[in-house]
Amino acid sequence: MHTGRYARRSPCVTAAAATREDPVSRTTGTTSDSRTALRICPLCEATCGLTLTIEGTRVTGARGDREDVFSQGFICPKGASFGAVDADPDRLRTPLVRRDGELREATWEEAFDAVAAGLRPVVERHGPHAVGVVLGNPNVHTMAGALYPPVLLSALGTHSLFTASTVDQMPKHVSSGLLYGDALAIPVPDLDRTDHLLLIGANPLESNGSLCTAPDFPGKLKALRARGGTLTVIDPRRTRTARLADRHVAIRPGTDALLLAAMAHVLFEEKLVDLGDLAERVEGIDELGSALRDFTPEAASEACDVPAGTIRALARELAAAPTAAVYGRIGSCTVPHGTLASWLVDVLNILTGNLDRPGGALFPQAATDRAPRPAGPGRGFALGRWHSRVSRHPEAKGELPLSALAEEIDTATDEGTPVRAVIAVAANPVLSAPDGDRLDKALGTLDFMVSVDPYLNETSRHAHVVLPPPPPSQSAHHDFAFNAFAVHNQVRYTRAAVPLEPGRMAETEILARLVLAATGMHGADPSAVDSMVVDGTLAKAVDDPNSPVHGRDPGELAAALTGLTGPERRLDMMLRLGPYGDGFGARPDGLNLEKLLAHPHGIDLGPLRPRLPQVLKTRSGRVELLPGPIAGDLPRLRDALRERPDGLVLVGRRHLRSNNSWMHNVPALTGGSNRCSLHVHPEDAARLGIADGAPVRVKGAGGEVTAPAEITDGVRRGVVSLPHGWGHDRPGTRLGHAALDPGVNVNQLLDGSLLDPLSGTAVLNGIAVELTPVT
Ligand SMILES: Nc1nc2c(c(=O)[nH]1)N[C@H]1C(S)=C(S)[C@@H](COP(=O)(O)OP(=O)(O)OC[C@H]3O[C@@H](n4cnc5c(=O)[nH]c(N)nc54)[C@H](O)[C@@H]3O)O[C@H]1N2
Ligand SMILES: Nc1nc2c(c(=O)[nH]1)N[C@H]1C(S)=C(S)[C@@H](COP(=O)(O)OP(=O)(O)OC[C@H]3O[C@@H](n4cnc5c(=O)[nH]c(N)nc54)[C@H](O)[C@@H]3O)O[C@H]1N2
Ligand code: SF4
Ligand SMILES: [Mo]
Repeated sequence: MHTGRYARRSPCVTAAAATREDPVSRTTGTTSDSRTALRICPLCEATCGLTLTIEGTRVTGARGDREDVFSQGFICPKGASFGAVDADPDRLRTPLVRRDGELREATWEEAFDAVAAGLRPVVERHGPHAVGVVLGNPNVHTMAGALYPPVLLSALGTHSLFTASTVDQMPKHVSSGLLYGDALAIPVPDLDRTDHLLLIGANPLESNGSLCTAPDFPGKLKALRARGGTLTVIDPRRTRTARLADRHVAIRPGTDALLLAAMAHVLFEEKLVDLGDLAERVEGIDELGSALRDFTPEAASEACDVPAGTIRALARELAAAPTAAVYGRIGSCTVPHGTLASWLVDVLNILTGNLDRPGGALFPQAATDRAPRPAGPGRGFALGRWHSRVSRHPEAKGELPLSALAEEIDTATDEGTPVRAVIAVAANPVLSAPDGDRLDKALGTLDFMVSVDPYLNETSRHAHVVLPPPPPSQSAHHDFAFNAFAVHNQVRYTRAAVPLEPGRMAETEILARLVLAATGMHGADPSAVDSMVVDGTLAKAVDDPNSPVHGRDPGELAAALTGLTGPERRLDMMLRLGPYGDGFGARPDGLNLEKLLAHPHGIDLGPLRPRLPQVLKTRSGRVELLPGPIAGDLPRLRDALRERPDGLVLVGRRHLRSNNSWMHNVPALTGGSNRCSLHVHPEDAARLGIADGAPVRVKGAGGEVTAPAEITDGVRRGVVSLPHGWGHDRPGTRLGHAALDPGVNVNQLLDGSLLDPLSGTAVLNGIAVELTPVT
């Protein structure tokens, strides 16, 4: 999730100096040579609170913080390896600048001089769209990634924005944008209270959950069953999550939208639709019923390879449960009908009256969200306000498909200029996006590239300047993104556990300086960036009749902000203006940074509560059940009823001890079952003459790779599985441990042409492949 859960805020300028270095947390306990400090784990979306043991400046241990208001002591093997991740000797310690073709160590001053000198001529000569901004997943796991990219984008004004969202959750943003008028209004399953959970294309026992922030997701699933609830899992693999379920449906990959449409059809046909309290808030119910008329279980059954009777049973169980939640994740997003599947997940919640009610799927309310506005019609959500230059892909949520990045660099067109410079922050698209070889070549032709990345890896090796952030122990943390998807409302903030090492720069400062260097203000005080955001935000707030600070003096409010750094002042401002905030004194019991600092284990803000109609920003002011772009895409789904793929298809998988492309360099997290092997069903293996452990050539539209076979009935017949994020064998990288067992890049099997058309999201699951045993 990641990622790309970015909002734009508009800046204006004044300056106020503040320390830039992240303040260090108070020690929570000490013995003679070791102490402990709290740190929210940034390694996945579960956001567990950790208690770190620190000797000197080194993290020597990590355990779950039992007093954490949200995670209550939960930890997984990645969090337990926080110290090893933090202390990886391959992490870059100083900036690198390319001189005479070689990346060499440089000072921060030299590095930012090189950034300004590299970027400005591109902007001045070719305009802002010639600068591609590429934002990767860890931006949703850092404060810097939440606070500065929006400023960079609005100041730069480029349309060339590519993020991990279009290899991930963009379909959900689009469906939410269309249904509710707000791409960030994503309901989450009420895990702690639901009676019935239908999980589609998600494996939280390995991933620990996504777009559903829940520490100890496994424990919550077990608790659901222990209280008499039921769990159904739809996944072509019999995952660890599927093994916990009451019912596992091994669907044919890529066909979930058909199955969900058929379930909705059954609800209409069998008169099981019951909107409950939602009735007056929803429009388009009759039109929806007609639009789904062709999607009978009998018609969908063959394409999905799921018996019609099972589809009917799934629908009836959903309708019969006292409360229920349907939840779909990556396996339902990165497929040809990702937006339709994401929409249908919510449609099913709505048709059964489960949206916005306890035990169903609810909209969280984070402490740094904008304070609620009065309900009423909004501006709605628009798609395709501009298009990519080469393939004319429509933008979605201000972004172009990451799959199109390579062609936007390497292909000239009659109109517009190719991307000539790239700013990559926490992104490794050479491994994460389709056709890495083409992107690899394209990046090598840029006039200029800067990577903000702790590693010299497959992508950053192309940069002219690499700016390394400090390891996580040296950064403060607050989850701006994930609290808005959390299954329980709460707020936590942890200051840096260890002081910034000499020669290091906080990532917030790196990004603030990058904003200045990219926008012609190189050399200005980086705190100016925070001040301009603060001034701009407060100016708007005092003008807003619905704001608790309406009519007040913005200068006086700015002066009242506490916090030792610019980012802390911004956090304080957001908390105070937010839904639980003190409104700068208007609500004295409300939240502010000082109060949060006084609660190092966090503040519980209560279970999720119904929030309709206030969240709606559609033009009608209601939930728009059958939005135009969705209706326009349904004929494509209707065509899919007749598709009968006969060859093998490939899906991905995640491993608990891995994380996308960047955690294979930590010995404690590699080895064992965490391998880049090809899962093949025994019957397919026998038919193709594939032996367990033997190398197999896998061929797709974009290329071929060779991986060892692992024969297992954990995948269904006709489906093979390879994990992503591997392929650490390119020259010029500095990933000593990962290179010992590099694996192969599954995304090389893709040519980048397969997308979900509404969201521009790459099809990464259910892709056609051919296997040949290597002799
Ligand atoms: N085939 C296939 N491909 C997939 C997926 C799949 O399921 N199958 N999943 C997709 C998904 S869901 C996602 S989110 C993407 C992820 O793809 P990316 O967005 O490229 O993210 P990562 O692979 O996690 O790489 C993150 C980069 O950030 C760097 N980094 C780590 N910590 C920090 C930090 O604190 N600050 C900064 N500045 N950098 C940091 C790492 O060194 C690495 O270079 O991959 C996608 N690709
Ligand atoms: N350990 C670990 N945790 C992670 C990550 C990681 O790399 N490692 N990455 C993080 C990120 S960026 C994200 S986005 C989340 C993702 O979190 P999840 O969505 O839970 O990700 P996966 O574990 O890949 O589970 C996706 C499941 O979809 C199944 N699937 C594939 N194709 C289909 C299909 O067509 N239909 C159905 N119904 N199922 C299908 C796959 O078999 C797989 O089991 O995880 C996050 N957490
Ligand atoms: S579940 Fe996620 S947040 Fe929790 S310890 Fe593991 S990696 Fe960290
Ligand atoms: Mo992701």
